[in-house]
Amino acid sequence: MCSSRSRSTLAIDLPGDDRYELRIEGVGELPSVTWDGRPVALELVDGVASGVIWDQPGGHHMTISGADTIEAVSLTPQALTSVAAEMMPPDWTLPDGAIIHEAEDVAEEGEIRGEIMEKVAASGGLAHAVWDTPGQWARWRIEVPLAGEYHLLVRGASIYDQIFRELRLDGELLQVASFGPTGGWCRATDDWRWSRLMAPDGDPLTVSLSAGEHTLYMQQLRGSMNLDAFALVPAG
Ligand SMILES: [Ca+2]
Repeated sequence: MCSSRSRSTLAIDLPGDDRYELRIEGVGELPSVTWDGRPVALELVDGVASGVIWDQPGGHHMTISGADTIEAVSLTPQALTSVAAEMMPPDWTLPDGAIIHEAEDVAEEGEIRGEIMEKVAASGGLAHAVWDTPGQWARWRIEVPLAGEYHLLVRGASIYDQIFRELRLDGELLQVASFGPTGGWCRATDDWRWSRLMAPDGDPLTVSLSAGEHTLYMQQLRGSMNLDAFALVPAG
């Protein structure tokens, strides 16, 4: 048996800004996929390679290479509207009673992993960086000592203004959040900023947590951002 290695480029017109489930069916091994030239993280299960794409409406191109056979390619919109997180002022500090969890204290990651690196002004001296690939994900286990209502904040740094993250709490979709640029990567300057997750109605997003361990999941949909820490701040 010999197989010819194919490489195909597809022109795709996206109808809206959304999370799209990419499925490439009938492949024997994991193909290599780029979206507008950027690599897409894929997982292969039972001959189906799947991943996620998040992008703006309009024309894009996807290249699939390294698959000997392909039966079907589909992109299915998930109808997920993003909510912009609110960036706090540079001098904002965590209030009393806040629970902090270091991003470098990560429990689980997918095939494409971030890197734990020393960064300027990072809490604990370390950050979880290299979030460059759509589909990249990580999970953290956060200990909550007291049951209650909390606001969730993310301390991040990036130069990009198109940063989208799917967030799940205890396995349930919390929201797709977007984050803005903080001015740098904390290589030589303190570029960290806290961003507070918001609800679609314009109030801070409130999560109700029991005492004990909870899991927070983040998936990169678009745009790299270094992570320093997460915070749960008692609401009200
Ligand atoms: Ca940290």
